[in-house]
Amino acid sequence: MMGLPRFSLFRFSPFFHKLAAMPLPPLRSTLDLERLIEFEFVRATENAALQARHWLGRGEKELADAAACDAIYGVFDILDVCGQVVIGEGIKDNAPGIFVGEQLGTWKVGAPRFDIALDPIDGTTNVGKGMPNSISVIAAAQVPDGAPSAMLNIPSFYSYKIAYGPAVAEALNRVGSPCLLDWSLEDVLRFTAVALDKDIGDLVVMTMDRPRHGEIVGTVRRVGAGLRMISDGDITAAVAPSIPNSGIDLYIGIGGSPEAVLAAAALKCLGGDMQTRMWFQDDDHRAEVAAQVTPEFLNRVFYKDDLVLGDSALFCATGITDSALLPGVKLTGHRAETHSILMRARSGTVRRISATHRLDRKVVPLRSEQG
Ligand code: VTB
Repeated sequence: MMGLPRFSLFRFSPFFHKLAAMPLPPLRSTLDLERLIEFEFVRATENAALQARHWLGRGEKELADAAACDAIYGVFDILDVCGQVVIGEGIKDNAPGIFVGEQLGTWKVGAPRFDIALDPIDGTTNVGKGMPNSISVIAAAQVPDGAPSAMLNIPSFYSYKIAYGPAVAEALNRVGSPCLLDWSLEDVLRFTAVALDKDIGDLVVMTMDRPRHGEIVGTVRRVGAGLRMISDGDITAAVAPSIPNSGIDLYIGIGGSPEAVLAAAALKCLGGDMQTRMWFQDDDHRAEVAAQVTPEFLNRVFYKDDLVLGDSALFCATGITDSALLPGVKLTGHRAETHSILMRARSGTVRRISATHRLDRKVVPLRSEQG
């Protein structure tokens, strides 16, 4: 679970929104370091998943989180990158975590600058219970020289989210990109079914199993669509509709705002989209956020391009336990198999990486073990 993001008013300045106009290194040039560094992100999430696996079902979600963080630090500690954590975890829960404002990488002079959003485990509760749907995930965006930041840090703890795949995004564009968050849920489901050329009874909607989702669950059942509930971890849920054959057509729910930004990075690579708006669990939190932003911002609808600005976006995740996005870690003797997805918005390449790790030989670099 990720914590309440720290909030910077600077991020909402008009300058911030000019990021898209600032140049990134040309693709496929020697300066295009995104294409090299992205593979180190896979090492980081693979190692985090391998470390987290030790804690499956042990009821120790914070120790699982700490183990995953240790592995992610371990990879970044030997990586020449200037990584600025803009979305981290652990603040609300006072859990171990990699926090907003931390610097990852060696920060050697000349190393490329990346904004980094990460969740060493999305679904720590699931890991603690040995349940499905947990991943280790990193999203990043290369920041052009002189630009302030490339990812929005939404100041609310939760956001209302609707996420959909490319066919629905294109259908929405054709009708003028209406705001789905203001539609009745039934209309959202019917529009999605038409866009996907499906009977509504064949549509599959994913949501988290929460009392606050009663209306979503009721509407999906009433119209006869399929429902898949997950206990925790809505990044996989928001990305799944954009993955062909994931079996999920739509994600609707109220989940963490930081998780929305991580999912947005994936959607920039995959061509789907999401619409989100801040959602407040109580009046105190609303007042706290309202004091920091304009009334317009408080009710604003954010699409993927509002959450991850500019053209650069990388998304990398490794399954810890099975989800609609990825299989979890599988053990056979001294071997562990991991499944990861790695994608890059600028090239549009989506890689699925299965790796076999020799546990009797592999040394996972851990920060805690480097003197
Ligand atoms: C959400 C969701 C996360 O925790 O933040 C959830 O986005 C917390 O919801 O993926 P509750 O406060 O209702 O438990 C996760 O599921 C896991 O970090």
